[in-house]
This record gives sequence, C-alpha cells and structure tokens, in this order.
Amino acid sequence: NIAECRLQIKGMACTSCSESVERSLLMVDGVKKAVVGLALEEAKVHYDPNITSPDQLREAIEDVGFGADLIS
Ligand code: 9UX
Repeated sequence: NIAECRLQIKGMACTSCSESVERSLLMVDGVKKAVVGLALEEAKVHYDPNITSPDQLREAIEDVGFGADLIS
C-alpha cells in the first residue's frame, strides 16, 4: 500500500537546494520515491502510509531549512 502526496516548497533557489530537499525526503523511513521540481516549487512523494505521514515529510523538509505545505 503506497500513497502519494505533493508538497509546496518555499525557499529553494538552486539545484543544490532541490537536491537537499530530495535527499531529506528519501531519508525518511517509508519513503519509496521523491521527486522535487525546483521551478514548480513542488515535491511529489510516494510513501508507505503505515510507516510515515505527510506531516513527517513536511517536518523533514523544514529540518533542512525550507518551508513546506501539503498540497494534496
Ligand atoms: Mo543554492 Mo539553496 O546556492 O539554500 S543551496 S540557494
């Protein structure tokens, strides 16, 4: 059972930023796939909802210094 969510990311200025956000998401237990679009200011994440949650994904992004809001 894999769920998908999208988050709006604030504060990314370059590809190092988006790679940092992507790495932070991939390090969260239960995340299967994470794609961050720099221009879109958006992350799309596939995760196991029995292991993690959109709120934990949001916190992981904030922990590396960016703003994040759940879109869907
Ligand atoms: Mo790019 Mo992001 O030089 O905090 S790493 S702006």
